[in-house]
Amino acid sequence: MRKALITGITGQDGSYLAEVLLEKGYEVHGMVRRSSSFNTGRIDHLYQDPHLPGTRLFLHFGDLNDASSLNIILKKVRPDEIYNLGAQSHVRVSFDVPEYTAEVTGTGTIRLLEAVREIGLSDTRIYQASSSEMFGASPPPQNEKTPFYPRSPYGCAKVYSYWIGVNYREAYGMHVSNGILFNHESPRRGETFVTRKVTRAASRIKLGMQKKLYLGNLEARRDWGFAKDYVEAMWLMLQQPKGDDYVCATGESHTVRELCELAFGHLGLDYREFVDIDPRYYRPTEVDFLLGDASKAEQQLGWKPRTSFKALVSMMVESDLELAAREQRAGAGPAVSRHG
Ligand code: NDP
Ligand code: GDR
Repeated sequence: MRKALITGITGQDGSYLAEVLLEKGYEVHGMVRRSSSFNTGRIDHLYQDPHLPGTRLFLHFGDLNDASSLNIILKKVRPDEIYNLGAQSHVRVSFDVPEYTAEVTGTGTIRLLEAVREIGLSDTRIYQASSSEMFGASPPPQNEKTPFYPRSPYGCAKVYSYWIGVNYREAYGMHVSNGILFNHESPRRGETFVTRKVTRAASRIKLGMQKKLYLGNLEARRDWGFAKDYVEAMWLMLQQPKGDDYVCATGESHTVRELCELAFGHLGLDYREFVDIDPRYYRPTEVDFLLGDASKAEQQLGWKPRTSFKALVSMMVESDLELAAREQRAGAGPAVSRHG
């Protein structure tokens, strides 16, 4: 049975990837951070009692900032495949905690690569979660040959991780692949990313549980796909004979304003009556226009996204509407306006 280790298993992508790998028959190991509140909500449905025979999902405490925990987990598990999805992944927040973001999202990657090398896991294949944020201010369409021009501490940390992955591939012959993924969303998306913030608020407004939604830059353009489609590409990359770098995107771009129009419109509402601007959501430097060209992934991996922007937004609104209705029945208070 093949073994996979996922860092960031409790995040949006980690949860979908764990599902996919379990379906494919893998033994799945996930690294989780100790937290004072529960942080496994996205994978609770996959949890299996490790005392029972046939269990294939195992969780280990660890942290990308703690090299010894990485060493211990790797020695114990000896995975065939590692998916490095762990990160401080919020771009706006990376301006507030830049050094911490560099530690987790940048240096964390070399800690992991070094641990693999030191332990001598020479056959282990590694997926590095690279990002379209690395392209930043480079004009669209962006592909594998587009120069990087990151616009945030997060983007800079991801550029470091990208290149250290390439370097370990070239220096030590390791099977390392960078998936340069454009924005991908789902009903499991963190609530402070703009898609989920909008679909959650529109649903609560529809049910009379919230009056306003405060956003930042409505003119930014993003290439938004569905997370479940994108985790398939991660797996495909590690099935290739050699490590390589691939862009994954839909090839369609929309503004945040269009996102609002569609999400509120799905509920029969006009976003202009409810959305106000709060400058605290502006970023010191913005990424204005992302539009990916995923032809290499299509040709070499046979990968193509299957979910349209419209279908994605409808799916997220419907899911958040159900969630809001459940909260209403439970007598939930007003929405908490979080950073993001
Ligand atoms: P999330 O923010 O949903 O998940 C991030 C995961 O990383 C969580 O499991 C989190 O744990 C974990 N994590 C955070 N800090 C540490 C740490 N110090 N040590 C170990 N784990 C840590 O991100 P996504 O699932 O959306 O994204 C997955 C990866 O892909 C990230 O690296 C992200 O930067 C990258 N990416 C995402 C894209 C997207 O559009 N979603 C696009 C391109 C790249 P906890 O639950 O405890 O917070
Ligand atoms: P992004 O996603 O920065 O692209 O990073 P996010 O959803 O945070 O922002 C997208 C765009 O929307 C604008 N925006 C707002 N964003 C947030 N979060 N909150 C707001 O209120 C708001 N108003 C407008 C932003 O300015 C931006 O232009 C995501 C993360 O998942 C990264 O980890 C990943 O690498 C990239 O996608 C690809």
